[in-house]
Amino acid sequence: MKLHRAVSILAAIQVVAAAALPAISERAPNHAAFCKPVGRVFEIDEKAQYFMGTNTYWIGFLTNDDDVDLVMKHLKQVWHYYTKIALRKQVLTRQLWIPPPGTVYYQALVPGSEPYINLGPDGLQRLDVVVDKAVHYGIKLIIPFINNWGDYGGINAYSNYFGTNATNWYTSDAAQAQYRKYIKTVVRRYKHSNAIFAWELGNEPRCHGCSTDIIFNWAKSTSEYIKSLDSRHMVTLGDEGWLVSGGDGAYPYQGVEGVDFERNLSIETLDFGTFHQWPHAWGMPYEWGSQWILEHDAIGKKLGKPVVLEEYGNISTNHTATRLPWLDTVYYDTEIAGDMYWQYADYISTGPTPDDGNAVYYGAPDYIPLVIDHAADMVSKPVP
Ligand SMILES: *[C@@H]1O[C@H](CO)[C@@H](O)[C@H](O)[C@H]1NC(C)=O
Ligand SMILES: *[C@@H]1O[C@H](CO)[C@@H](O)[C@H](O)[C@H]1NC(C)=O
Ligand SMILES: *[C@@H]1O[C@H](CO)[C@@H](O)[C@H](O)[C@H]1NC(C)=O
Ligand SMILES: CC(=O)N[C@H]1CO[C@H](CO)[C@@H](O)[C@@H]1O
Repeated sequence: MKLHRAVSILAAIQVVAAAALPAISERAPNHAAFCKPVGRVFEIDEKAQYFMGTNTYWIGFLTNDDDVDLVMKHLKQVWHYYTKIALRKQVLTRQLWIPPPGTVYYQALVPGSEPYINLGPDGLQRLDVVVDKAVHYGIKLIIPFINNWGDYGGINAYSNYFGTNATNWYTSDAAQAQYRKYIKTVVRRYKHSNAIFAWELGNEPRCHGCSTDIIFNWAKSTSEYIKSLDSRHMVTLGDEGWLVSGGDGAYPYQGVEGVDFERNLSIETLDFGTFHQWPHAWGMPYEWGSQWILEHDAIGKKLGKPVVLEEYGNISTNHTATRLPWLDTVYYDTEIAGDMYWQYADYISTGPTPDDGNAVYYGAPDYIPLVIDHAADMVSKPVP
């Protein structure tokens, strides 16, 4: 989802330490088994199972440990109790051009200074808290390394620094070298943690108007690089699942965003496929969502890989009415390994967490059919 919240205009320039990259730190191992693909589903905590999960892009930027704890506890209370597994996609992309004072950021790309990966208390130490709480509560995380969108910096932040743009970022040696430094820092930090479900190349990578070769080649070489650093965790692309034919030539089937879901899923170092579902934003009726789900399931079946519906939503006064038909399709008509709704919401010390019109709040009436009941269905669904 492209967030409809612009990153604040930066008036003040914060001077960021411009020293050489800090030493890579590795955090202590925990010894439980890692998640892995088995056929079309995943082995999670040593059991092959379907799952349900959600998205909370904001949790890594919270500065109060108790807020992180509260969210994790709520996930565990509801999901762990019923399902033993909850997954969360963590949009880990606050890589800012120039970070405003007081902002949690993981990487700063300030023109005139060396790129700076922030291992400090307002940097990756905030992610440490999320990972530690996830271990404690038995939650698994998908960690993306870049955001296609400008929210939290994303590719734009690199482009401001390296003089690239939304399309040639993928092929710029300088930008890719820095992206890999960042990947290496994060992967080494958590490579022993079983709270990591998978590493994700990026949130919704697109290369508008490009040949699909560009993202294909980038996805292949980047996923190979991640596997060379950490062969035990899964790797996925994080794309929206764009197709290059069918659908009467409607927008999601035109390949115009430079992504070929099927071709990319054939890459050996990608363990599973992801797709997103934003019918309204893509000019499609919400009912079309079920067709999109069936099509991605069929491709996963053909290639023998798990496929995850990683984001879905449609702004509506009644989330249940729009989403239940999709969830029924996932559950009854496919072997989609899991679905992750956009977006989890809760009440923390600073007030309600963000609601872009798609939030389903912990404890709200629609949380029961859309989260508790569906999660219970998914985890008890027999694995073939
Ligand atoms: C990016 O820059 C290249 C030339 O350096 C240009 O061909 C391409 O169209 C640009 N892409 C965008 C999205 O502006
Ligand atoms: C889907 O979302 C759009 C955008 O907000 C809205 O206009 C439309 O009514 C929604 N569809 C349904 C069935 O709620
Ligand atoms: C929302 O939709 C569901 C399913 O169609 C329906 O059962 C429920 O009554 C609706 N809720 C409201 C507040 O309209
Ligand atoms: C390696 C490769 O590209 N394999 C397949 C990828 O998907 C396309 C269709 O999009 C197939 O034609 C390729 O054989």
